[in-house]
Amino acid sequence: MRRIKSVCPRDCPDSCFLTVTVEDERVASVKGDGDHPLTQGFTCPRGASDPERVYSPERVLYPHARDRDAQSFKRVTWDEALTLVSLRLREVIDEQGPGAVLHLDYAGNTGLLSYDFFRRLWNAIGATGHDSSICSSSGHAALALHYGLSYGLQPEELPGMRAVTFWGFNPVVSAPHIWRLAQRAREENGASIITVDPRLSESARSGGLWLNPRPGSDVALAYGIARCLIEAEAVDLAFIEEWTQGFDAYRDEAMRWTPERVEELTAVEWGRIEALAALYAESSPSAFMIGLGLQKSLYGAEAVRAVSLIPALLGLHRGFYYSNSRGRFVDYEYVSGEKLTGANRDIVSQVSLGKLLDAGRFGFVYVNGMNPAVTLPEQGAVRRGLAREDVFVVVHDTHWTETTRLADVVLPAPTYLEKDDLVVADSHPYVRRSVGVVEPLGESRDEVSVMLDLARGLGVEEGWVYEDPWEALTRAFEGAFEDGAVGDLAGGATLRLRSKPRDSYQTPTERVEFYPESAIKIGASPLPVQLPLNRSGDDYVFLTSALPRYTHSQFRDVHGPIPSTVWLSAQDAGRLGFGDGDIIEIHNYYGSLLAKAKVTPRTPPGVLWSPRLFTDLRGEPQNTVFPPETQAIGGGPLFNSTLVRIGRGYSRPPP
Ligand SMILES: Nc1nc2c(c(=O)[nH]1)N[C@H]1C(S)=C(S)[C@@H](COP(=O)(O)OP(=O)(O)OC[C@H]3O[C@@H](n4cnc5c(=O)[nH]c(N)nc54)[C@H](O)[C@@H]3O)O[C@H]1N2
Ligand SMILES: Nc1nc2c(c(=O)[nH]1)N[C@H]1C(S)=C(S)[C@@H](COP(=O)(O)OP(=O)(O)OC[C@H]3O[C@@H](n4cnc5c(=O)[nH]c(N)nc54)[C@H](O)[C@@H]3O)O[C@H]1N2
Ligand code: SF4
Ligand SMILES: [Mo]
Repeated sequence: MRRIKSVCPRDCPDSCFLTVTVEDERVASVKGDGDHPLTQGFTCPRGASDPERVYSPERVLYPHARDRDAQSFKRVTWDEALTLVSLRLREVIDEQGPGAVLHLDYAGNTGLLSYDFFRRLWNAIGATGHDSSICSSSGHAALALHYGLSYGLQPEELPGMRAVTFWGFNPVVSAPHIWRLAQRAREENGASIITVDPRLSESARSGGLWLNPRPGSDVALAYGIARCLIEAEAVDLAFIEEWTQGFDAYRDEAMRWTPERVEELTAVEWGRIEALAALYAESSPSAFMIGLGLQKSLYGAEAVRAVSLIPALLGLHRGFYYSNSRGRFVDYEYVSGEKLTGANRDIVSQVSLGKLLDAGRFGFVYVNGMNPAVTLPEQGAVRRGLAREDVFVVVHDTHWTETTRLADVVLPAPTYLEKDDLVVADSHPYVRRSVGVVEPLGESRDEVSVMLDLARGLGVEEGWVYEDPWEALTRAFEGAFEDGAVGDLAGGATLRLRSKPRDSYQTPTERVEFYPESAIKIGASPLPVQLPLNRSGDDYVFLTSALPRYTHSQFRDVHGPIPSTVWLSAQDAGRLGFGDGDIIEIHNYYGSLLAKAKVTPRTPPGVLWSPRLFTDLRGEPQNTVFPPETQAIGGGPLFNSTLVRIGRGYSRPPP
């Protein structure tokens, strides 16, 4: 039996440090390390299920090519697969130009080699790329307006807080180690835990104070809190004077949010808002944990802006946490080749890719580490687009997915437990090598080796594509660590990344800008804006978020399908004549879904909630009903502001 230290590379804020047990050259268990300030000795259910995921019957173990006539895949050799891919790639580049090649990747493995370095090939040939807008970009853009870069406090500071607010953030499910640190603040420091979420989320249910504004009304709520702080003279005027810009305009706007207006929009009683503001006034320091769920809606970026300004009123330097990915000294653009290429590349919206795919914009699509045929909005268009006869689709994945099934060539990838990589967390600053603990299963081959073969096959001449990957990382991390260099990680050491100071603001005035003029340039208002809630009586806001055992579309092979249930309030169920367990149809312009109703007090009237990314009772992907439109700030998706109606009910599943 061997115990090997590694790091989880999933798209998850916690980026756990792991100890993996290997028995008879098989992964036997994955456990969280006790000596890491965030991991705290435990993994989530997904980490713990990794041995099953590694040996799942759904693993892609060999290259496959699709026989379009027989509508089936046949096993081929790597040579055959890569020759096929290179030939088609060359043909599309020659006939349609490199812009007709799309490289699409996302959250499967955030390792710098599996993800960033692999992009060098596509940067070198000038393929079309995407703007990575599906997850967090609107929040980053929102924070950039007021703070410059979007980094905030370190999660390991949480135990010292007197109040921790999770706003549109459900860490019990989505970041269990961050949640644990907040619990320590409560246990050790008597801190108050506050959750702001329209529904009684797992986090809201786990104790503390819960405020449930209407979805999309967070800007009004934040201004309400600001008004209370101003009226109670609880605003830190000395801090505002020294460190901020534009407060007068902001204060005037906050004072326009009368209790009546705030209550009308948010449906939260003014007394509760006053009480929360009073709590903030007497609880210092306090932390505002801004969720990614908050910003995945039409109102998202504006909400992040509004929430992020509350800690500045309280005199806290960046008293929020969103993601610390932008506060480091790592040269990601060097790793990905973005700054090395001379090619002029097109960058398209990841959120609205469906339209482009469907319209035949690309002749060649290469996907790795993503399952777009489940996770992107406007699934109808995405799936039609990927299935087009005139587009050649290559998918490199560890497992068979809805996307591999639409591919022309499927390439087997090793999981993170079968290859070495470097993972930089979005939250904490600690880095150690993510280590392959067993040999790659089957004929699976890692991203870097596939890239090199493709580059050679295509005759790519840029020398930097062939740079030794660890040397590239060494360069990209020059000066990035407090206590060493990439080479030091080889022996299993842990290093700490330097972080930009909390009292440094990269705005034009180098202050926290309450009223950023830079907003005008991007067509936004200098002050956060509460957009109108355009919901008519028959509309329901359809919220979706994660379950503990699944990462997006992953782990269905281990835990079975994601339950196709829709939660609705007893009031709505009663009005529409539905009972618990009835089959209901929800629909909008984009499509419809059939799912089992769960009548629950945990969602308010007018709001539906479902586990994210289920397949409905007819086999339709959930994201059929989500629109391809993007937010004005940051281009993010509109998942949590999507409206649906409830259609005909079925007392039993349709035939
Ligand atoms: N188990 C598990 N964990 C994960 C993931 C996973 O797939 N599974 N994915 C990871 C990834 S990539 C991400 S992006 C994060 C996301 O994790 P979080 O940042 O926690 O975001 P979400 O889970 O999308 O949404 C959080 C909460 O926002 C609420 N919400 C929705 N709309 C609004 C609104 O208008 N106002 C307010 N105040 N709240 C609202 C939802 O009800 C939900 O409870 O999770 C990461 N962690
Ligand atoms: N309805 C709804 N949809 C959403 C969201 C929502 O809130 N609601 N949230 C969105 C968000 S925040 C995100 S981040 C996206 C996530 O969207 P995706 O990135 O598509 O998420 P996954 O389903 O986890 O797909 C990752 C894929 O990578 C593969 N993989 C894992 N490890 C490796 C590896 O080492 N190498 C390779 N080549 N492949 C690997 C996995 O098998 C899996 O197929 O989904 C978005 N979709
Ligand atoms: S998915 Fe997140 S919480 Fe789970 S083991 Fe990986 S980093 Fe830790
Ligand atoms: Mo995400």
